[in-house]
Amino acid sequence: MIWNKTKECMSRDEMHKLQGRRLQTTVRRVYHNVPFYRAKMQELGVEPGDVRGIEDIVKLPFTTKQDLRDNYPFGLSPISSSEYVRVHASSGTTGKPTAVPHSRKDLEVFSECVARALCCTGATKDDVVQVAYGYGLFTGGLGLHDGATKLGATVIPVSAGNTRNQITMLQDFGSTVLACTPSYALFIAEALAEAGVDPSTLPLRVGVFGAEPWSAEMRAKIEEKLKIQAYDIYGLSEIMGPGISDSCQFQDGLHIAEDHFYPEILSPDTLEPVSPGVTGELTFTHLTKEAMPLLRYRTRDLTSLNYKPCPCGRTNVRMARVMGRSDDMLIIRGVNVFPSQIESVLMEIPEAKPYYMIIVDRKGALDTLEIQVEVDDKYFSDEIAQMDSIRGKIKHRLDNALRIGVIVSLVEHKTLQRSEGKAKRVTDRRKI
Ligand code: DLL
Repeated sequence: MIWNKTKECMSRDEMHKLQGRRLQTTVRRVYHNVPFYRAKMQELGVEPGDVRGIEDIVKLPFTTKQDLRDNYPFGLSPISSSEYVRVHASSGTTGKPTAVPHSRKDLEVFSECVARALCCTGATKDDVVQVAYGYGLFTGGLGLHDGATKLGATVIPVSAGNTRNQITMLQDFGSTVLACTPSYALFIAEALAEAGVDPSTLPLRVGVFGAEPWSAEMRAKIEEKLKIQAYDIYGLSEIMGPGISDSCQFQDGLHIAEDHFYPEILSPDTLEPVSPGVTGELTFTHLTKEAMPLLRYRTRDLTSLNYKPCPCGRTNVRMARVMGRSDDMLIIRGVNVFPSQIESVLMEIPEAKPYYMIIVDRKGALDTLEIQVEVDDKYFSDEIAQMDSIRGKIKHRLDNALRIGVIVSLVEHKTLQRSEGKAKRVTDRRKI
């Protein structure tokens, strides 16, 4: 089923026209009501009248996270704070948090987009959605909550953590949809196994996972362990939260709610838009946001766009699975390495459990890349030769995939920290 056929299945031409009209309105609003944007546009010699269609977006200034910080908390808002009905904030993992106000209409758009996302997974009003994303300033919990409510499903607002309780809820309330980060889904799967609960005896059938990068191999692993279909949901607080885009049953990219958020992919070097299919930095422009509309917000997420129609019937542009953020990229002895590449390799090695930690250090003038991997109990052995052979196998695969030499350290089951939210898998000691 498609939640909103009118907006999700428009012809490209109609969508362009709608986006153009909405962009014009947004630009006029920020030009006349947000001093930051007026100054930026004047610097570039652009006036609202110069924006006649969506193609004119390239004339507009960019917005960065630093701009949000400089105007903290509500300096970029064109409306009175009495119109706000909720404020969210980014997780602040990479610095001071940024505040994002929402008007009543903004929250309606938010729940509409999350309802579309849930619908993309095949969920309906008959489903029971266990929301195990954190509630609070983070948009995951309340975002999924309101979207599932809009869908008419039954919401179990359990929030993240208390894993034992998650299992009880899965069993007692018959949850059919689990919404949490992919790393927490793994943790829940492990806890189920330890509690002796066979996931195939649970009614759970769908996972709505996001908020952190995860590989296709990780998806396969989670699907196998939880005996469900897993879907990818993407978003960021500055633009809205979860539901900006989401995968459908064809699992070939995430459909963007582009009637609300206009995506562009920029070359990280020139900041010029690149062609469809080319990977670059994802940038969003709000088309309908009231409380804090942003122009060309640089997400730092790396992906590409695909405008081809999808067999599911939706015509909305699809973005590829986010491979990571430009600021996640590690440069080791001159070679670019993304944590997601390491994850893809590890997930295909049966001896490795899906828990790993990446440690970057500098010994003398040389950068080192150490990967700590948990070994599956089935393979863990006291025999040095056997462990050496597993280590050698993992190292060989990683060296080949990354094209640099890595240090592989095998650790025992349960040595590495489990995550209930966004997993932290990289320690860069060069920066400490
Ligand atoms: O993580 C919103 C969210 C909640 C999305 C629940 C999906 C599910 P922030 O805390 O502002 O918002 O973090 C946003 O997380 O720029 C990406 O780098 C990353 N991210 C979010 N979803 C995905 C995903 C929420 N599906 C930042 N795949 C974004 C990869 C993701 N990375």
